[in-house]
Amino acid sequence: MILHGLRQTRYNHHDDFHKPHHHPHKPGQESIETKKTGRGREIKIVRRVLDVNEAMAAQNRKRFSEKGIFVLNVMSSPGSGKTTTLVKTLNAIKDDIKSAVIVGDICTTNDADRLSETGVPVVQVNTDEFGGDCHLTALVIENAFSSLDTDDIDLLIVENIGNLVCPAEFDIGEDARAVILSVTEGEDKPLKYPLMFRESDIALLNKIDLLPYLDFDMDEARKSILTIHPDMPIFEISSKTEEGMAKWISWLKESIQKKKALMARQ
Ligand SMILES: Nc1nc2c(ncn2[C@@H]2O[C@H](COP(=O)(O)OP(=O)(O)O)[C@@H](O)[C@H]2O)c(=O)[nH]1
Ligand SMILES: [Mg+2]
Repeated sequence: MILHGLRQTRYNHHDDFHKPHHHPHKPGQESIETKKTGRGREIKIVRRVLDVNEAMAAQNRKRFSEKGIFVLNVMSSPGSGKTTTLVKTLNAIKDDIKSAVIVGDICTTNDADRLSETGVPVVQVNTDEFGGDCHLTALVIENAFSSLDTDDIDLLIVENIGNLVCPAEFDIGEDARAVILSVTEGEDKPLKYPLMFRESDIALLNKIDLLPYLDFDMDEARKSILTIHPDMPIFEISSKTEEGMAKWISWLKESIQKKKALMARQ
């Protein structure tokens, strides 16, 4: 199923922050801007956009929990291997775990087409029609989720827009966040983009099949991640050869079970 642009009254991150690019983006914080009027007076404009997103995310989280769905938000730079990893993961678990996917891209339905081949229901969100947003918001997720038949789903995976900065700032009501870093990107990216690694629950180091051709230092990469997020589980995988995928899939299955057990106790 394809959603071509969710035309809702919505906060446009780009309009507000990308000229210049302020990132106050912590719940409860406000962006205070000043605007000069024709008579030389200054007007203060206070935006509580993140509070609005937080409220929507809390609503999503409640809805997901009521349905007993574990929601994973998958984030990375463009091309790190989100779609490939998810296709391989869904193929491995689809007989045991009923899943659905929401995939965000600025343009095209390419990823939705690839993910649909697994047979799992997929909703594509394109953000180009509302400014080419670099992240998915809680409201966009709510809309996309409403278009899915979610009655017997145990797992919802969100493939966020390829970007190592903005998606980390927006809670969508997920249970956990996974960041993918491919070995072609360099060991220092966690230090350069700390928020993403601080806010994520697990890291997947992808494309390890390419290690023989690169100077990538795995120990250094692990050190960079752990400097930002001590104790973060790190899984080394190749979504091409499927090396290392079993451990990550075990983590995913355990997380789904833990959520089910938690919900059953409430
Ligand atoms: N060699 C290698 N290539 C990979 C691997 N995972 C993904 N790719 C390739 O990397 C490119 C981007 O992958 P894609 O899944 O579209 O990344 P996304 O933009 O993060 O969704 C594609 O050409 C994939 O075939 C991997 O583990 N090893
Ligand atoms: Mg993709």
